[in-house]
Amino acid sequence: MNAINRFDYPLYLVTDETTEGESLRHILLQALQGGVSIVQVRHKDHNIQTFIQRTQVTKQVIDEFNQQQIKLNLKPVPLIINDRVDVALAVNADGVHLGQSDMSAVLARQILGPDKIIGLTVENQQQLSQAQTLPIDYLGISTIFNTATKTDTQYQWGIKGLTEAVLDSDLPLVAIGGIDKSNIVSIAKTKVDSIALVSAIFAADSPKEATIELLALIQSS
Ligand code: TZP
Ligand code: MG
Repeated sequence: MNAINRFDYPLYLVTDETTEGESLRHILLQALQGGVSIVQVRHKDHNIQTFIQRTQVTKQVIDEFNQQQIKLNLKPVPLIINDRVDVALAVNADGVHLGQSDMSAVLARQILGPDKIIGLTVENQQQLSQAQTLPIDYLGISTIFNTATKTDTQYQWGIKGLTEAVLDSDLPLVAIGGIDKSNIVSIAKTKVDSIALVSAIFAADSPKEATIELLALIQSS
């Protein structure tokens, strides 16, 4: 992979659909303080108003956190919106994460311009190879393992499939699905660019401690 293609966000937090309001704020702040590198807002009940509300809560927490990061000369944490280019535009997010049945990546790039981050989920090897020439910044490899957080997944890549995907892909890869502290070292050892998590942070007793521990495990591998 060349320098232009790097995706330097090793720990990728995806928001839990069932967490809202103050607890969403609290967990986000803890995860940011613990060191997550990028955050995606995910919302699946198809109510655009509550999606935008949830996105605004998330953006407010991230914007405040990023003001400190900038003062300390640290990298700001980007905000990514799941599925919806219109929501990303409405809140001026840093990017969008598309699924196979969302707006095409080519159209999303035309609308969002060259500077926004665009990710795309791939659910099998054929989609992985077809996506290589798309105008995107990373691919989400879904799902690595079975997970209770998302049950409509098509395929499990496992460690073997992920290892092959890393070798086959010129685009940066983000691994997602069923990853927690028990298996994150084996995921990081595949040299995948980034690891995305929901429950390992959202369901932790201390999201901040969990984030610190997960990052340390990635760095140790
Ligand atoms: N896409 C594929 S699996 C998944 C998403 C959003 C959920 C991952 O959640 P967890 O709790 O980290 O397994
Ligand atoms: Mg999606």
